[in-house]
Amino acid sequence: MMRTVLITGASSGIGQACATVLAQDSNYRLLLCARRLQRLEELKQSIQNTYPSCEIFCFELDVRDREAVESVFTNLPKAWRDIDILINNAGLSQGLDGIADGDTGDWDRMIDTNVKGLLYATRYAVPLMAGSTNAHIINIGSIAGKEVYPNGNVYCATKHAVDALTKAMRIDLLEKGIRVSSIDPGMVETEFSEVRFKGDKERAKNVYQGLTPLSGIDIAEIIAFVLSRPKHVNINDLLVMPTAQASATIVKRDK
Ligand code: NDP
Ligand code: 8X3
Repeated sequence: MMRTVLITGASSGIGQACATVLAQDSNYRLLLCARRLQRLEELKQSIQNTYPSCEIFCFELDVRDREAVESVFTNLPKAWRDIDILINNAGLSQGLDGIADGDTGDWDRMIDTNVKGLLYATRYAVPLMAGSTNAHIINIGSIAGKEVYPNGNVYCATKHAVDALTKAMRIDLLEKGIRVSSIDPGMVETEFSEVRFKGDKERAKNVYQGLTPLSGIDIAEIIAFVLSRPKHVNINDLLVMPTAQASATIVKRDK
């Protein structure tokens, strides 16, 4: 049966890869949002060049803006008002500094996006799932939600919050029959590090130097698998690491 998937943060990295992978299955239609609408439109075009029958609707959204999330989700075009799947992917890290000298603006951006944004998206997407017979929420957590590493402080705290919220959603949405899963990746080479280091491409590249990181597609394929399980099966939580990464900080690099 056709399922409508809403992906937050679909303009790059894991979110974009989810759109690309799910589009290959004719059972999915895609609602894509992010702040960079132009990127979403380009993604839609490129997917439809290969899969012309894939239905896609793109809209601009900053998940930090509660009123915008409420308004946009409740005023979607009629054909897109019922959804089956929410992929809470929009998120970011900003800076890698100690608590004593961290930028408080960075802290606000991470908490507002990764925690409050995820909550807003969930709060206003759940009512759109009321008619679904196969509803599923996927939260993108992180190894940073399982471990805390030096200078990771606030980012790690936001991802620990995602971990807690995933568990909370599973409890609170049980009666509605909504499955809730968390996918927690280690290093994935996306724009994540460029965003964390505020455009410093060299520093971002060094994060993945000498090892094979995960790709957005690696994560998207795992999400497609989680979504494809029979209705009575819920994969609660998947921690997915590059083979060369044993923990948040222990990594084997080629010399
Ligand atoms: P990218 O920077 O490549 O993508 C992040 C996406 O989030 C973009 O599409 C961006 O779109 C969107 N986004 C950021 N802020 C907002 C906002 N306020 N409103 C709406 N959309 C927003 O990074 P990743 O793909 O790696 O990150 C995706 C998720 O994966 C994040 O939650 C991240 O924490 C998590 N993660 C990443 C890992 C990694 O190593 N890369 C590992 C573990 C988890 P736009 O800028 O257009 O709004
Ligand atoms: C992103 C992975 O290790 O940089 O969540 O925190 S890490």
